[in-house]
Amino acid sequence: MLQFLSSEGKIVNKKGLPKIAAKELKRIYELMVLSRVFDDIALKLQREGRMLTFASLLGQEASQVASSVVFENDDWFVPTYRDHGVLLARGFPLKGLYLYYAGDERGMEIPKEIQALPPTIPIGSHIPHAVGIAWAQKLQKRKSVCAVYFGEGSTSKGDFHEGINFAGVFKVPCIFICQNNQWAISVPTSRQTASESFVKKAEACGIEGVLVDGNDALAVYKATKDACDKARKGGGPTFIECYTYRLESHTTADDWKRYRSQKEVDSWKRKDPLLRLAKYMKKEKLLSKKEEKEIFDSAQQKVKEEVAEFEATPLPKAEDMFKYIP
Ligand SMILES: Cc1ncc(C[n+]2csc(CCOP(=O)(O)OP(=O)(O)O)c2C)c(N)n1
Repeated sequence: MLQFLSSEGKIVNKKGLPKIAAKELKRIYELMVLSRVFDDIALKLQREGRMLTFASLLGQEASQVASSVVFENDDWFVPTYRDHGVLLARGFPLKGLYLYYAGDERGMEIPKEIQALPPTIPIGSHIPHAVGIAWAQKLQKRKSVCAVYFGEGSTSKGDFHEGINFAGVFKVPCIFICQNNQWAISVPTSRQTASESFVKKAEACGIEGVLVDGNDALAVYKATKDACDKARKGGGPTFIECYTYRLESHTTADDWKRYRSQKEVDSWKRKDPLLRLAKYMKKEKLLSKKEEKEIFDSAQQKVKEEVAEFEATPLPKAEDMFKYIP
């Protein structure tokens, strides 16, 4: 498994360590903080009856942010309901995301400068769409690539196999980012596959597979950057398995205490991707205590303003429902 940072933020492997400019690393950290604050407030809004069902990304910030920052504006994104870290990193407005989770279809309106499909709720059905987008980029001789995000549970769907198979056959510039967060609602990975890993599935399709520590922002960045550079040069698709953990319940309609132990959750809390990156950056003098507080305060202020805007938005007309569904 590709890993550079230990849980204590120490470098454990120097071979292939990505060169990330200090400014870029800080941006990754800021976006991870913003994703976490967005998520925390969304959970609270739902609990207060001010928003609808919500799927938390807590614990998956590195897998989402450190992968999506490597892409260019011309690249495409095909996310799921849990990938708000990806959308935030691509510049999707926070207000729009709150609207989306409040059941307001206007939250599915993708700003013109972002090439993304709206978040998919059906599991895996978006994977062949992403492969189709990537194939179109290839046929049009563009340099752009398509990144598709999904959970390990999606690999049990036919759509996944159809998509990944054709991606290999047509050598399309598609990057499959599988966030193995260990649980598909209450189903553990042991009931999802008999393979030794999810990344193994790439081999059968003639696709390169990379298993990364999904709680290590540096490892996720490196794997995605390499996959992206390769795809742009015509090298075809890559399957990246981000080995991570969902710290919260599946959604606000679920209760993780019914199927997993406190001990298990606590063991993953010690591998927290955000704290890990902060520890590393502090050691490298790339983040001071003061900056850490400023970044957190600024994320909270931004979220507060956007929530106020979201809640002040007049209710949509019933026919708006059809406007933003592709
Ligand atoms: C086609 C389809 N079947 C079933 C469901 C119900 N469902 C919602 S989430 C989920 C589990 C998804 O697990 P995974 O793909 O690992 O993603 P995660 O939620 O863990 O991010 C299921 C079965 C669905 N949304 N779509």
